[in-house]
Amino acid sequence: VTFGQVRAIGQRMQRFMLEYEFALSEVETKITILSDEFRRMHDYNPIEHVSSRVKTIDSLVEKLDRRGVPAELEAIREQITDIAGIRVTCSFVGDAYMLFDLLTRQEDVTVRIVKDYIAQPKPNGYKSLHAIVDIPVFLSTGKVLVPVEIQFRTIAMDFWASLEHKIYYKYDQDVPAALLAELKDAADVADALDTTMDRLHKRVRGADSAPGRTAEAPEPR
Ligand code: 0O2
Repeated sequence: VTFGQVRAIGQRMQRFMLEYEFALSEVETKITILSDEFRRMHDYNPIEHVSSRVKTIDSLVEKLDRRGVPAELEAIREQITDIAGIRVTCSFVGDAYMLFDLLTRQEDVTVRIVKDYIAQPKPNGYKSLHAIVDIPVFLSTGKVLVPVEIQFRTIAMDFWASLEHKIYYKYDQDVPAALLAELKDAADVADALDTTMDRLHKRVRGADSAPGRTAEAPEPR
């Protein structure tokens, strides 16, 4: 292989990864617009926080190897859909679904796959709503469609997932059974917290939106 060829490969890879950064920026802008609209036009903002990341090359290579994906850019774009990832943490479960609807219904967003781990949690207790969407990115060379994984979850789900992630890596993916059981219990507690907070929120909103209404009255839908 000549130095020229190495340079050409490096440049192709750089451009390929840059496209994911651009797609993330597009989604971030969409979320910022919704968040600002809620903040300025409505009483409250359902979005608690947003974080995003582009997978590191090391982590991408590890996944290609694990999945047996050929080292070709087209195959990678098709088969590895979480190179660009964004996480939208909401106050309440209903808000997570609402944000999912508001984003995935936009006309330039094409949904590839939805994985609803809120309705069907993973056996370890993991909950989140995942959507893989294709986002158009307009470059000097034309339009490219770039997949982005968007995860929607509540603060309680996020708290659980970030601790579980740390434990998983601390034990090098081989977590002792007792700890796994405690994590599952903690997921149930997080779930109960979400249910209680949701109920309280509905009561307060019901009381707010209808003067004279008792705090116990059900929320009009
Ligand atoms: P990171 O560091 O957040 O990027 P795979 O990616 O092969 O494991 P798949 O089917 O491609 O699986 O994706 P899936 O199941 O939709 O999950 C992908 C991402 O969801 C993970 O990315 C995590 O962010 C999150 N996730 C899924 N399951 C769990 C879980 O049990 N615990 C926690 N804490 N997070 C989970 P990464 O790349 O693993 O991690």
